[in-house]
Amino acid sequence: MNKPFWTVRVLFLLALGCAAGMARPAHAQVLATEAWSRATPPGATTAVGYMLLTNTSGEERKLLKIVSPVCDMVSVHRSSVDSQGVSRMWPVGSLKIDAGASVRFEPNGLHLMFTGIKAPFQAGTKVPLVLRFEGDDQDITVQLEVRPLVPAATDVHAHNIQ
Ligand SMILES: [Cu+2]
Repeated sequence: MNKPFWTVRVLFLLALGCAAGMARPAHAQVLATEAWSRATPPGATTAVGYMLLTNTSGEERKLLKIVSPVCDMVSVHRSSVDSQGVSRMWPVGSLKIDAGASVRFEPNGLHLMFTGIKAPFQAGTKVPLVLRFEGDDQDITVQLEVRPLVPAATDVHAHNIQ
């Protein structure tokens, strides 16, 4: 006799559960792909990283957290080469990606700066990077593929300044 009542109640709770589940994205909506780094010379304490970030959501997303277990700190830097050929870089205060847009990190542009690396980055290995964007309900972990160190003067010099 009580059965219909309980059935309705259970269905109602199930419906609530589904609605709550749908309100949250099942996956992070910012994707990190094409992630790579460069091997570091002996004794180096910093390293660089590059990747492509794509915001698949319908709203602007701001980077809240960026860390890696392989170093003390990861920052977002921008560098550029002036008319004299001198490379400079500076920290990017807040990284925002427009809805549906992509941001590419690449040599002589936006890059990741790993400070206080605990061991040299070795070609052929992978370096984990953890990111969190505002509005996403989970961290994103990316594996940066470490490429061989090539004597690209501008790139190496840029990170030995300071
Ligand atoms: Cu830098």
